[in-house]
Amino acid sequence: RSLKWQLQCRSDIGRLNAPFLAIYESLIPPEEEKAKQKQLLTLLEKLVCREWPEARLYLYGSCANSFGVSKSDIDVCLAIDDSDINKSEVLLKLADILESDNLQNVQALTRARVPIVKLMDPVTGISCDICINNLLAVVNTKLLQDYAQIDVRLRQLAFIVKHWAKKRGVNETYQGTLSSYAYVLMCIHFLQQRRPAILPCLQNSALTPHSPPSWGGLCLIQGMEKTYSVIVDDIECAYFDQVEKLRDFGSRNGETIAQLVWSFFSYWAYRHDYASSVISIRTGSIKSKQEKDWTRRIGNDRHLICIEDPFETSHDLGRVVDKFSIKVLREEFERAADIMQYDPNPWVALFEPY
Ligand code: 3AT
Ligand code: MG
Repeated sequence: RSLKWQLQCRSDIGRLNAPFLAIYESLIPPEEEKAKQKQLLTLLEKLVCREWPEARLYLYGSCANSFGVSKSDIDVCLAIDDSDINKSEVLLKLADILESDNLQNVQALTRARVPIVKLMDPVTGISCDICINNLLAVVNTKLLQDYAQIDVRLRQLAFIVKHWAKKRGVNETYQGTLSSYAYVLMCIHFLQQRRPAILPCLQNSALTPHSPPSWGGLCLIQGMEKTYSVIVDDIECAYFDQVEKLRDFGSRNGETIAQLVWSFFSYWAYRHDYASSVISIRTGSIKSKQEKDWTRRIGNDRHLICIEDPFETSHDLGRVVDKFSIKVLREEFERAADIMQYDPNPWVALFEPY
């Protein structure tokens, strides 16, 4: 490993931009898909309001965080402001209502880790999962969506990484690999760490020593106030959300998508310190497993790759990874890094189905 990570990026890297950009663009959902999602949400709102007039519906996950590729399912959260509700009862009732309105494949999964109702809307052809009061997911969706607006390279990189992960079979939490949400956090962290930084740290009110000098003045200090703040499940979720003021934050860094893809995979293949590091977009830095007390296995949490949740800070998104799947993941990172380094047409092998 030590020799490999000293490798310089290939000299023809610029040639790879156009193909990677074309792949990114082919994955962006067309406008009519967004319109169909809205149409389904409006129908669901109408049905839900009859039974629970005070309830609200929120889109979350990739249909709302700007990291959704074409033809994704949508994730919906039903928010009922009542701590006494029995989630299973509500889900079963909801399933009844949906079924009697001709929605198809309606299924209440009341025993799942996140209990949901699944359905398919025959009019739009969209499948949808509805959960109850999972407001942290609604808030982390907004955080990701806000980051996406700062620099387009985040969306480009995350689309490429998610596409790679799906094709290579390493986006399956039930098999011990990582969720899409975890991959997006890895991309945000990676872009926060570039020098000059491509993304700021929205949750950190302190100036970071590596911030470009032009951001060391008024702008950054004013920029990092907590302009958005909610308390969800006793967790304060607060950060600077006036991201339109940060639109040229990354402009001092001229790296292009091909360089970033190369560097992302070489980081996770050869440079990340799996033994002791935790990535944290909340602080815009690397924390040690020691300070998080994530050094040993507790129950099923092995902390073999550590990704701190930005709000639920005791939550390691890598906790699904076990001693077999960590090997699979790291081999896939190395494979991708080697392809990016040596393959004349890396976009073919990179996305080859496993
Ligand atoms: P896909 O495009 O569907 O693969 P997604 O972003 O919708 O990507 P998921 O369907 O895995 O990702 O998850 C839906 C949302 O649920 C994303 C995030 O807001 C939230 N979420 C998922 N996993 C976690 C987790 N472990 N902790 C907190 N929030 C999570
Ligand atoms: Mg989803």
